[in-house]
Amino acid sequence: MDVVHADGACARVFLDGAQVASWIPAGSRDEHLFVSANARYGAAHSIRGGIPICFPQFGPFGGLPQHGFARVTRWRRCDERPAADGTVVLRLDDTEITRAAWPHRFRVDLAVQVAGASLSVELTVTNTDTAAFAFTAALHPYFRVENAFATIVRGLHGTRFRDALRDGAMFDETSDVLTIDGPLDRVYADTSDLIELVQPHRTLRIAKRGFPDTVVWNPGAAGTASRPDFVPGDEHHMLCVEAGAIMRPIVLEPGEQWSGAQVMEAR
Ligand code: TA6
Repeated sequence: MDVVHADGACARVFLDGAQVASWIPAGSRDEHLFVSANARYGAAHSIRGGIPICFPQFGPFGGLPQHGFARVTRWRRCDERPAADGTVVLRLDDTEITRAAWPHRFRVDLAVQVAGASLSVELTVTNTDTAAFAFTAALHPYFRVENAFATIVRGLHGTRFRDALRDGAMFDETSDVLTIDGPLDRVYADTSDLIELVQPHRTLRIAKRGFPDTVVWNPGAAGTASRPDFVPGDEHHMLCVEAGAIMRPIVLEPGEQWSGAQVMEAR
């Protein structure tokens, strides 16, 4: 469905995976999210691009399939809002299928809002069960960039990161800016709530709240070649800068709620 604000900002959101797959800020003609020409659609696949939702597990770190089931499950719309206010709220409740994979009762809402130069995506998890549960999660946006290898990420200096390309070892980020010059797959712990994705012609301000961690991922040439839902060469045109609760799982007692959000602003 298209989510449109009266000021012209718009996003496209799929019920499958609650995936935002397009974002064009008001006053712009430029698509700001990347979706591969080889992306697959439908409930069984996560669209390769846009903003997949990783829940209740980030990555392969747990007993579930990579990034959990939320991105391959159909959600439903649960708000009743006037047209052209630029918002939509999608919901996922536990089902027999989710409980077979992850034995907990929960509710997850994803609120998407476009207005002016910004896109806001907020994930809210409620424990509707009678026992506590723990989860990890991330918003996994693929940003469209003209040349990933001329793009820099600012705001990570002084943090520690886990590098998936070096056996998951931990390192200190000592550079003021992160430059992308090949495949990169890092989880930065306890990062600043403001990261900037800087291209020569424009800067994207990426704010977060609730999520302590930031992931930066580019698959590089080998990574796109080995995944059939990428087109070789896509690595030049995308960069993921993700907001995650990864290093320390979130624990919710019965009835408790947690929210995390990412707010992107085009400049
Ligand atoms: O967020 C980075 C990451 O966890 C990478 O390790 C990479 O595998 C990526 O997500 C995409 O995962 P996917 O399962 O969609 O191929």
